[in-house]
Amino acid sequence: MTSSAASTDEGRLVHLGIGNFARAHTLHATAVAGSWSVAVFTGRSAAMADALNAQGCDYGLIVRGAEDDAVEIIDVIDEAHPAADVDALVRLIADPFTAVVTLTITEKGYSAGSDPAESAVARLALGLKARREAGVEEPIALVSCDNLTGNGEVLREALVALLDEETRTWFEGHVDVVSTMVDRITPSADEGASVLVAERTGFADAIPVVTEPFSEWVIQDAFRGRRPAWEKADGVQLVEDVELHELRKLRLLNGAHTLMAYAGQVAGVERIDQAIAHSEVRALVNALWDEARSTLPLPPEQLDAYTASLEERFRNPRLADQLIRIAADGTAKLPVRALPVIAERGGPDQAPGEVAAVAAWTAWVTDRVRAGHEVQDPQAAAIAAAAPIQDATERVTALLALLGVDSADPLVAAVVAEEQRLPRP
Ligand code: CS2
Repeated sequence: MTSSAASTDEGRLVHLGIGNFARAHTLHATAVAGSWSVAVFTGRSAAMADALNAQGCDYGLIVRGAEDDAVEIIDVIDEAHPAADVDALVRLIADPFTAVVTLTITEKGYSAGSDPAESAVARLALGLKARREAGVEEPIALVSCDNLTGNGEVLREALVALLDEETRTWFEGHVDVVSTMVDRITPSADEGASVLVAERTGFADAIPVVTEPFSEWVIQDAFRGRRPAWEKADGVQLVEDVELHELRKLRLLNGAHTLMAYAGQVAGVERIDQAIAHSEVRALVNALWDEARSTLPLPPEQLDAYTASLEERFRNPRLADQLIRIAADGTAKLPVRALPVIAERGGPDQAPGEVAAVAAWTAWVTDRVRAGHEVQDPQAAAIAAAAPIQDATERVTALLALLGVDSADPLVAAVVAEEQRLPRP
């Protein structure tokens, strides 16, 4: 850990929500850009900050192709803090040298409330207030890197709601909020990852990251101030409007992921490559893709190329992407990935593949809870209360209410029927 930025650095980037994804994607691109000082903050658990600090903040990145691995040591982080160190965050945001904040706080992080102990957005609001009070004139950009439609706008709304009036007025003149589409499949690292990093590089790494070769980052070109030259990294582009890129990725990649995460486990498999190779799960993915594609105003050849590349990525036999990873936080993901397509198609009758994704979720959480397992979700307690309900319609109604679906919605009956048709082992 270096205590001060190198004198040649162009600015400081603060990252909120340091985890595997950010280390494979956002921070990797920042490393390629070079010349920036980087401070990172964890999510709820402080473990990642402790682990980073124990090894000089460097980490190994294993890029796992279908045939082989490439290993690189990423030396981009200068300081790592637990989320609870709000003083450090406030100090760094109030420093004019800080020009960019990137966020990977997950979908649920944007609705985590107003308590700084619980919410990264609330902590950021404290930092911005301090920056105004310090009289900093340099613009700062807040860059959302989470899987949400219009993630910049979602961030802006969540944040502005937490600001005092003076900071709100100051915000417009000093803060840019940037939407981005992020993409790099990053499974949980397996036990052999540390051994591989040590063998290839000699670096003793307790927290290596495993990721795929593919990487894409589409960034809204809306910075008044300084930013890292991210376009130096492969797969990065700056564009005027991110929305269509985001919808394409959310509905085709993440939508299929969510369907496979639940339908795959209900059918008895554990990984994405197994789910896409399962003929009945695969048929559901095809249906979901057809439905999602019809909502995207993009040329068919472009969509064909995109789904073909997704198929290849999903089939990567060495990535070992666990379905349980993707199954987390269903109540925050389904309303973004599946429900808008069902609505835009004109209802559940017109979207059987998307209905299957929702039904696979209700079936999977029901099975999990009844088997005595915990479901990782911001609404875990309500899921645990609904899953044991014996009457299927009542149970599905209670579960879908957690997605914001009304009890009178035809989706309830469609899900009850679809649960019965899901492939089982
Ligand atoms: C996955 C994503 O966890 C999930 O829900 O769908 O993490 C996915 O792997 C990434 O968005 C890929 O870019």
